[in-house]
Amino acid sequence: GQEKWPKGDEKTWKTAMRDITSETPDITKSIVHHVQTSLARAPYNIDDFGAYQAAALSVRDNLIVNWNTTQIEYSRKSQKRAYYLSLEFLMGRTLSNALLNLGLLDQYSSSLSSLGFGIEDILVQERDAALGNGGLGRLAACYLDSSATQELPVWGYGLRYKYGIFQQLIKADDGSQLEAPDPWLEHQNPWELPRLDVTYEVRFYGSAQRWGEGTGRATWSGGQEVLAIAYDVMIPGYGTRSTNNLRLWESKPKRGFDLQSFNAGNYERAVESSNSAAAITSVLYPNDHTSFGKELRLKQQYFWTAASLADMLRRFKNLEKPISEFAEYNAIQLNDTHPTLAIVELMRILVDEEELSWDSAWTIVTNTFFFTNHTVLPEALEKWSVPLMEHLLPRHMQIIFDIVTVEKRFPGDRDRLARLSLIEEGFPKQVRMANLAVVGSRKVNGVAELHSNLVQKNLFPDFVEFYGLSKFGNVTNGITPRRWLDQCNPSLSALITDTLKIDRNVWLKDLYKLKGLLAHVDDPQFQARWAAVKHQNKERLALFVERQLGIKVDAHALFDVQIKRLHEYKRQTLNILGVIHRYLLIKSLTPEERKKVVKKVVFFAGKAAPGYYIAKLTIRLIVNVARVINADPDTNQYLSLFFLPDYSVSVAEILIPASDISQHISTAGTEASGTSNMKFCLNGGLLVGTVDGANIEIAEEVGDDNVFFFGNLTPDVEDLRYRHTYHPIPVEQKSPALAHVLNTVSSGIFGSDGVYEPLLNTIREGDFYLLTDDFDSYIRALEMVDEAYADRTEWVKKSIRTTAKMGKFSSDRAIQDYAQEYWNIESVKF
Ligand code: H2P
Repeated sequence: GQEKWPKGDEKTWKTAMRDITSETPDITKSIVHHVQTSLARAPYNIDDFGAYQAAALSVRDNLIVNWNTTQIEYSRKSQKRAYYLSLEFLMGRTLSNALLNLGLLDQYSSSLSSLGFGIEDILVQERDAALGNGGLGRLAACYLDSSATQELPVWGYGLRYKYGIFQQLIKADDGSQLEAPDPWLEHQNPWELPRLDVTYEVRFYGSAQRWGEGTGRATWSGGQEVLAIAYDVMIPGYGTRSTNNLRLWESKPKRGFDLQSFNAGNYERAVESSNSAAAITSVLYPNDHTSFGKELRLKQQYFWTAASLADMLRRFKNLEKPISEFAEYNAIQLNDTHPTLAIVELMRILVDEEELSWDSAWTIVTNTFFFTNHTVLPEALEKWSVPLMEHLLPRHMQIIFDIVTVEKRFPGDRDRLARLSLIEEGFPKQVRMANLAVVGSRKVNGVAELHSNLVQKNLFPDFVEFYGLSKFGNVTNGITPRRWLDQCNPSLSALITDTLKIDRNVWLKDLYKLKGLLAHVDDPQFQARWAAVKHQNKERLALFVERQLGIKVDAHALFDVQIKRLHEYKRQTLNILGVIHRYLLIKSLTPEERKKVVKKVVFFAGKAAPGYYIAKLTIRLIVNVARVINADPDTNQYLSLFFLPDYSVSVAEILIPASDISQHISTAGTEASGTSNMKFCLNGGLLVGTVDGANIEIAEEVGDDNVFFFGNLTPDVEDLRYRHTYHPIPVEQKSPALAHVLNTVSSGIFGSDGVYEPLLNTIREGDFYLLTDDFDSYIRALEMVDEAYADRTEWVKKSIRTTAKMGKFSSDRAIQDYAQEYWNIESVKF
């Protein structure tokens, strides 16, 4: 029959497929080769997704070669390595990042084009790898990028969840959030290498028998054994061949099924244990800032830390060094308390299996681990019930009790000892993972200056007194400028390169170079180009919104963005109440007066934990306010509002370059750092925020007159809360403006039946997050934004100055801090 060649240039396909000639570019050959072999498809039935797969497999070939060379070099040099243990890695898409880092974007673009595909259409075929909840997981991903870029021997260890963070749907009728699974591995993942030969057995339950009088040793046996299988994800550095590894574990039953039950005729029983083994890595827990205490979560944590440590031990043993030198060759970073069991597991290995004395083992352990705290919210501090631990991990519970016994040597009164203790009294008793992490680590850090101070003063003051300040430090978070500027905002990147007159790969690796932009801040031509880039990005977002929601967006309006997980402390509620306030104000103006109003479009995106009732109610309020406001012909040319469903890394990449302002408005002292604040500012968006987290350091860099700060300060929060409880003042008195907004919501114009009352009552009664205290100054800050925006030239200058001063917030700087001050590792050059 007649072959049809609807795609690209027929000759290119034919020569590449049949008689490859020396003229066919290698990249084209390699893509076509994967179409023919890996995908077993013909050119006339390749769609965009097939072309994505073939291109991805072709890029992956490059990554594999670099990855292998890097790993061989690491083994040959036998230098100290660092391991980043994180239960979350929020990677997003890989193809565009790999092409950028390999420097092959243009070549692939042109090869794909000769085969009939546009690179933009191909890149969006990829599904996000969304193995994280928010900032903590995305930080881990940025750190991997920076480690590889700086040629540092750093591996990540995590879990290969079958389902990532849930897909968020918005119900058409009432606007509430629905959750659906995220089967991201459905179409196979070209970025991972299954390592079916790298497996470890992980035990649960059973019993622990002590032996060897006075040595602290025991044997742990029986129970259930589960297999951990390694999947390696290649992490290319930018502008280097250095390619690191992210090793993710999958759980599998040790045997296919229980043969005994099967023979006894009980098929269901027989597959039950295999189901329970596979369940361990089936799903990412979507709970941010809460500690659940669920058995499966504890199983995940142990499964992952046990497999990772076994793997590190095996690698260390290849060096043929005495075990006493373990900490000289390995540094392990604990990303929050989730991997704290690694401390106990390493003790178990060293004492029970390597038969070291308790004290030598403890010396090794406390020189190996480093612990990062990411939140001071008490509800987020993990605790595990002692009976659950005794049941699931009997040997580890023994070791924890042994550490407690040693702890008793701490000086201090009983109250102090109780506060320091790893065990919290109560029914049941609980193991405090944060205390265990502090005791078992060499250093402890917070993620921004203010937060690290609060960690020392409020969270662990007794430990600071006991160990001294030198054990506690700060590493302010950072973001990778590769993804969060060059990739998501190519036009701005090009303008910067053009203006600085230095190679892109120089300033992308030394972000302080951006301050060279300051020399051009008064150049009207440069200002115009800067403004044009912003406008282009706003048009791109407008198009995206129109496709998603079917509503036209005015790209000439001021774009105001708040995107992050929904949480009361992050105060999306303050923002939506502010929007309603603005709506009512515009509504009250005459048509003539309205013409003077700054046109504004407000964007929200973010997911709420499925069980977090108040956060879900906030989403519902935002969606329904949007429906009313966007349909009101009196006001909708001056104010519109969008809730973009299913927030993800890829959605952030479209929103961030398009913002004029972004909001980071947590109650002072509650947001440890924030990282999207850095991303917005890097892309020339101005910051509206409270004096909290890394906002403070951003303002220090860019200058107070380039940010819009408001609200009460951290030292006053405790006192204000006390007054809310003991001397409450009605909202009507505190903020008539806010009272009016609350009453409007209650009146039912955004949905009746009192659906929002529970949300409004959190403000009217108790108001733990201080909305009543901050509302008026918040509104004033937004008025100042309007005033500043009216002078467009001055605004553009603010925007340029902001980007120019963001050097500090590169994750390259943060990783250097960790490498030098914490891990003591050096780069491996080859
Ligand atoms: C958390 C903190 C952020 C911080 C981030 C990375 C847990 O992220 O709350 O303030 O920047 O870790 O350190 P998130 O709220 O997005 O889950």
